Amino acid sequence: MEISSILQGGYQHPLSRSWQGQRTLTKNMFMYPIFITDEPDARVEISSLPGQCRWGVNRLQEFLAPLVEKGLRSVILFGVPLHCHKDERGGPADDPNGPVIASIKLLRTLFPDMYIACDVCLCEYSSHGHCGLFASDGSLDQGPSAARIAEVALAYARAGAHCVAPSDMMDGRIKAIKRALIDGGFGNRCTLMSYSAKFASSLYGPFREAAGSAPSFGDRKCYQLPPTAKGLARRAITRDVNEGADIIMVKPAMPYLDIIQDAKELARDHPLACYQVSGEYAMIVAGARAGVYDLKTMAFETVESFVRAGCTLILTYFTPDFLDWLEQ
Ligand code: PB1
Repeated sequence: MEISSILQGGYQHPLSRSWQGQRTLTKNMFMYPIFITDEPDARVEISSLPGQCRWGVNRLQEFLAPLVEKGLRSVILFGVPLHCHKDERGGPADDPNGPVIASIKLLRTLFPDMYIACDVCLCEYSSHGHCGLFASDGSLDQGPSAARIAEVALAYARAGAHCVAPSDMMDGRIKAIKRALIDGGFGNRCTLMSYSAKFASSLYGPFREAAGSAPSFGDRKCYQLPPTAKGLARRAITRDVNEGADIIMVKPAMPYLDIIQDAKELARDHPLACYQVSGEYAMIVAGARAGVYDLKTMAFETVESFVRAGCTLILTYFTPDFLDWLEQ
């Protein structure tokens, strides 16, 4: 037997197996997406997202305190306004009395060490359910869209968010937000995490049901990337790095591991995030319930594949589970 043929000696023991990974999973690599509704005392289970709820501001302490005890370090807030007047500009997005801004202020007080990120988009707040603004001819209006997203991002930064994360995919929004943060005195106080390579995926259904954010007409194919578009994804990542993004994200995660690897190559000096989206989470839970695999084993296998591809930050609805499953 050739000497070079023998590999098993390098991983025959659990400890030497643990040395084979480039990076070991730790709790601080997980960011928990949470849904905040404008019914203050609500705790409403989301049927399409097993184990996840829409929470009112008055229930956030009861919801998050046990998770903080277990090592939760960061959340990303998604507003789910059920009683607001949605308009063409997504007016309620930066309502100072809205659920997101109220939650930022409360969480800063309740959990001073928690890193609070906010998703920035208009789809949950706009009458048309799209992520940008439209021109009179029905096409997306790039300049006003980027400006409106920047306005909302600055409002969240002013409320105390540590990070703003625009999931809208409007062209030029990263530059617009960075400019607004700098001019507003938050350039060195608020992280800009860009959903740089975000695809028009079929895996967002459970989220849209949870957030009531499905488009009222058409789809998002003219602003979210085509799933086949490796070149566009690479160009979007490079663009956002040049426009001042502090963190680059790829979304969804599992079907786009090659894009995560590209992002690591193109933005090697940036932290790299990925979002295991609602449909991925629901699919993994459904497979376990169907007896296809053990849930914990599969959850680890998916998340470890994101790390193998180059991720340092993982947005996943499995975050509470990993707080139980990981030692540190
Ligand atoms: O978990 C998920 O499915 C996330 C969905 C995601 C939130 N950032 C977007 C999906 C979509 O509706 O296109 C929301 C877009 N602003």
